[in-house]
Amino acid sequence: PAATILGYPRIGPRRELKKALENFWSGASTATELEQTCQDLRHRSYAHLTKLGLDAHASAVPASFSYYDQVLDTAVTLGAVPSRFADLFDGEGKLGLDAYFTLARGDADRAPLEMTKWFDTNYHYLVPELGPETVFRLANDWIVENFTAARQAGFTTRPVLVGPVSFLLLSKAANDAGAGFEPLSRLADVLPVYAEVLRALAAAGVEWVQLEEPALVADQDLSEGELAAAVQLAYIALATELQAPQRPRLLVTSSYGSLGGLLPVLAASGLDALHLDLVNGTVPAAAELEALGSTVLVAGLVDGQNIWKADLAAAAAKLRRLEESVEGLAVATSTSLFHVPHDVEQEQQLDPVLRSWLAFADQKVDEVRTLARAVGRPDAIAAEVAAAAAILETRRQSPGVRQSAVRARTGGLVPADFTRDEFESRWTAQQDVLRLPALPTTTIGSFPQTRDIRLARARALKGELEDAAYEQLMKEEIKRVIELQEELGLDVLVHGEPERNDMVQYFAENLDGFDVTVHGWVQSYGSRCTRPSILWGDVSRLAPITVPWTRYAQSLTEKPVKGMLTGPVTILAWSFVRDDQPLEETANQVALALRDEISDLQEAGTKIIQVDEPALRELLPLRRRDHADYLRWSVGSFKLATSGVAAATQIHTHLCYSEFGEIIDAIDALDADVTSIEAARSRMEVVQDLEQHGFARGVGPGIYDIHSPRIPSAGELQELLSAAVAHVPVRQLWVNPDCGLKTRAYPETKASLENLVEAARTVRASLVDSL
Ligand code: THG
Ligand code: ZN
Repeated sequence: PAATILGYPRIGPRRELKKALENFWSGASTATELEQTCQDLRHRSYAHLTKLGLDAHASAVPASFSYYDQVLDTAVTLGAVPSRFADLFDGEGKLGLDAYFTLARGDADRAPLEMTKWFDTNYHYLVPELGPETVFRLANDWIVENFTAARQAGFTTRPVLVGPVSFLLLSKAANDAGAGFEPLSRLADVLPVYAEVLRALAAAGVEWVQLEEPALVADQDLSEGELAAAVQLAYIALATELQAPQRPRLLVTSSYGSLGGLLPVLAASGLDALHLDLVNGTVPAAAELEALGSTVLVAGLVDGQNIWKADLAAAAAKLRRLEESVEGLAVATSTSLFHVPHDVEQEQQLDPVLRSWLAFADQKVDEVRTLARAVGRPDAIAAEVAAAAAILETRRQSPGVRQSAVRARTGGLVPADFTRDEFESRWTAQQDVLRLPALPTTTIGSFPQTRDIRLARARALKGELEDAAYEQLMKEEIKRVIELQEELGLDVLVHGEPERNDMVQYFAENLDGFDVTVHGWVQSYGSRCTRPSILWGDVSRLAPITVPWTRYAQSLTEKPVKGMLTGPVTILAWSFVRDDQPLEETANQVALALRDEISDLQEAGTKIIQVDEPALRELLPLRRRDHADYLRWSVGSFKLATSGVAAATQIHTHLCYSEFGEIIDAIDALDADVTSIEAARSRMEVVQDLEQHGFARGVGPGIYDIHSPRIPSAGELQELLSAAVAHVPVRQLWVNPDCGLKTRAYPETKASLENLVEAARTVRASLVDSL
């Protein structure tokens, strides 16, 4: 029986893709060089997977590479670009590499496609913008060309495309689409292009193609019946009306959850194979499985999103239940493996005991193959099952996994530990202390991480730089950043976070219960990666973490300097988290460590403390029925962290990549005094949500999009700010960028912040005039 994975890390074991992209963007390499590097990267990864035992002649190796993002790939294949980019098509109606990157990154006068989180993961995709006029046509042939080149190199891969229903559900209505337009209404128009792609792939010799339909496992804004009708329309057209040899065999995947009522619809549409995520979802009832008939069930039994070794006994038990009801069975991962790093063997610095608990992408290929051997012959993997069970047992017994002092604290929590005084009385007390102008200006926290800073950190890590010298360098940087903010005329300052590599990893390195990796990079968006920390044990704070830096920064200025922390939910969302207890317990442990840090910051004279929860929305369950419980514990952990302070201490938070409308009640429930949110890329849509909701707390809808190197003019920023003023009472409004500045360079940062301060002053003045 076949073993496969749904996708493999695209970035390369040494982040080769990142380097190649950034070289190309900076002009240091040509398009041809980029294409060549990426082809090498693809073929090396196919060779590697073949060596790991995936069958490159049975289409078991997915062609899951992307230059930037798989949704953008699909949009470009279908020619689905918004009207502002209409000139990107060449004379033959094709979209090339430059067009592709312009859509991803924007240019001097055009904003790029919006970026948003990919299901409940820390990956971000580019959102296609569609309207009634969007013309779909095959506008890019990379999917065919890459298959052909791989085949010439000896690999028969399985091309991957986002499926038609998910593609439309992941898209948004373009600006000029007109009221009430729904992307899914264009289904009948994209299907012929999908059919054309399938015919082209078949003609090129493709045997299997993978269409990803993850949107089918999430509740959508339409009824189940409407969704079922769309799925039926799509797959009857592609799988039944289009027949081999006109098309390759079709595998439809459904990662991140359960198909629920859509399983019978897909089972009846003539697919060759259907993948189910049996890690996030559950094994369906026998009758539903039987309905698959000759459609092969691809069982997603190995977790593609976390890094713990699989519980093979549990997975094998699921496999046996499947075997009883289905005709054809293959084993796979639950999701693409691009959510996990390449290879745990690269992490020799980790404690060998901890390392023995882990499986990264390469180890997961092995687990998939092991389980595939058990189909029809459960005893064939008895030794592997026993070894996996022994590992789980060592994890359970290991010191550090349970610490009685930590357990005693979370066990003794009472409701009062989660609440502050009334907002109105806090607000008054805070105004008295802070004395800020109307529309106070601030930044989200991080300033550009210059080469010098990265170099200093790398040298300190290697032991080439003494602690005292490193500290001195960081202090000099903090001083520069404070001086710059004074010069710019910002009202609430930050220290700039030069000492932090990453807003989660930094805390992970300073808390007990975590470990970090050296090569464990995972793509977050485009060329940007993070190294998720490993939260393996009970969490506690060994010593104050941020206090000395914040105290130093405050000593340099009369203006308030914000203390900057990362919230418990975000620390969980951006780490690989232990799977042996409810997330609520883990979140509360992290919250208590942060609560101690916040209390020490207040003690040190910090008047504003920001606890960022950019990932609050990220972990929101894909099914509505699960929302309430998630929001209860996630909001609870934030409140546990932040409710130990005096009324006059102002708590800020920051959220990004969110469809805020959906979680505005939860944002309110966080009970933060001021919330800054991403808004620039979505054209300030959020202020209407705030108005409708009657949001009464401080709020800073980001007016400067920091995800692009573009410098917004003062006029443009003023317009966005005026849009905010039109919807939100002035006394609540703050003026800030969209997000932290660490990915930007200084020239554009300075210029943009200058414009931001100017815009705030202009709008302030106009308010005085209008009184
Ligand atoms: N940290 C973590 N996860 C995140 C973010 C983060 N997820 C959401 C959001 N922020 C994603 N955005 C980014 C932005 C920048 C970078 C990564 C994710 C980034 N990474 C560096 C790179 O790829 O060059 C690597 C970091 C480093 O060199 O230290 O810039 O902030 N955990
Ligand atoms: Zn942000």
